[in-house]
Amino acid sequence: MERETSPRRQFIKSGMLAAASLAAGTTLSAQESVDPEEAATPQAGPITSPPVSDGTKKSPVRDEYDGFSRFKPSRGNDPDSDYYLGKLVPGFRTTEEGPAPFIAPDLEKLPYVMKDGAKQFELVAQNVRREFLPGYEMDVWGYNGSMPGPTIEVTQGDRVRIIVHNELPEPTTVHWHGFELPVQQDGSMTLTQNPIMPGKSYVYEFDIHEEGTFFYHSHVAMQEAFGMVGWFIVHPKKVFDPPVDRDFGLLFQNFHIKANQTISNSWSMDWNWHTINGRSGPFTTPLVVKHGERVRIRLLDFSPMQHHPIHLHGHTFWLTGREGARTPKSAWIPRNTELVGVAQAAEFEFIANNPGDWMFHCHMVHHMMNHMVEQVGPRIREGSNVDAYMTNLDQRPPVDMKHSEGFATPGYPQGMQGMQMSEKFMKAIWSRREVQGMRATWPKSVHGLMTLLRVLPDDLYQQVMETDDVPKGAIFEEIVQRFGTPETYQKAPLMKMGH
Ligand SMILES: [Cu+2]
Repeated sequence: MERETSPRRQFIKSGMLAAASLAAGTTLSAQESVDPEEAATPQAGPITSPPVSDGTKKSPVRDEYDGFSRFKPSRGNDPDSDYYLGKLVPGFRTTEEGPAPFIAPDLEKLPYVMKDGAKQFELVAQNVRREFLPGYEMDVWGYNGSMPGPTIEVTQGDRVRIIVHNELPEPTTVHWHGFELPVQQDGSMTLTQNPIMPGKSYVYEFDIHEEGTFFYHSHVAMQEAFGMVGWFIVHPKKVFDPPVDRDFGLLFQNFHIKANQTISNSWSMDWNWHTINGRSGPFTTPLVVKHGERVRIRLLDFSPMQHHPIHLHGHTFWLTGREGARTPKSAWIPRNTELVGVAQAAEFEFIANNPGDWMFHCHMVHHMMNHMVEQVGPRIREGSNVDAYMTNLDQRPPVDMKHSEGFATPGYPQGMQGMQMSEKFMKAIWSRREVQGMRATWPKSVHGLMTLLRVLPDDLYQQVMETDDVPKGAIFEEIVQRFGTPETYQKAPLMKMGH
């Protein structure tokens, strides 16, 4: 069915021009900067002829490659083609512009000073309060006031010096996970160095000769379970080809924190709180990208015990690397779900060719919830009504094992108690610009190890990221208008507070 009628095409084009003029008057980050003329070249909607290089501009990018379109869901024709499912389709950013900056939503970057030929960082190991969800502040451990710690981002060939201060009440060391460095710098407590005692500092210094997705973490197991980890990203000297427009990092962790506690039980074999970059869904910040961009997502599982099958909706992604190094292109694998094990990193790349709001999440059902507790009596959830539990006491056990009448077993399937979505909670959830214009009910379905990928045409991207007060549902409905079937669209009911 051909939905891209001529008027629609015109609408998209004028929308893009409006977006471009808006962009021209706004300060943008280096990654998002576009000159108006370029923004008006086809980054959204169908085009009939590819842009032609005049030799003075940056290398043009096409939208069609061997049957794969960067602007609409499509199956490439030939699995052996370089462009099958967007495999080697480049982003809009050229390699000459250098690597796209690494962005780990909800986390800061660790600043450095150049000193004696090295990038010098300072890491402070300390206890940290982290708001997993609005109103749910947990006492965890991390670095520099953050859990996970701030991101270290360098370039292959750099020399780094990292001064670690220990403000914890017990000894620590820091391990630079994945680096091939001199053994004295490895941070393995008692094996390669003495513990950094409370109140003391220690200096690590080494050359970085490799590139890739790395991380640092305490080398005390129970401190790891308390959250002591951070990204250590090394951009390659030679920018990866094909270049990406976006480079995101998502760090997955689990904790076991009882309903009446704020401190994790690091001995636990079970885990009921799940965070991405230190926040639980729906408080995780969505990844917002422009339609047609090439996106990389680096994912690290730093859960104590749990592996995560990671699933992206609406797109087929390529597994382009694991924690060891970038995989040769011939071995890249197309995936919908990828299992990422404890202490493993994985790199996903794809063309954002399908506009909409898409889930990106661990597929383990118990990881798609928050603060799960068994409802064992009236004491667990403050203020919750336990009448149903009390009246049900004499009915279980035993249960009728015959399960007639449509499996009418009391209490099954085991219902999830909803989050207490108070007005304050909902205000905090909606406070991020990245969620503007989504359906009013979206927070109900995003729990635990879940975040969102929003793929937006240029003008809608500008509305979300550069303007305020976009009405709930407006962006989603516009995407349905342009790319979906508006005649069957059901508006979301307005969320009732208190759920
Ligand atoms: Cu999981």
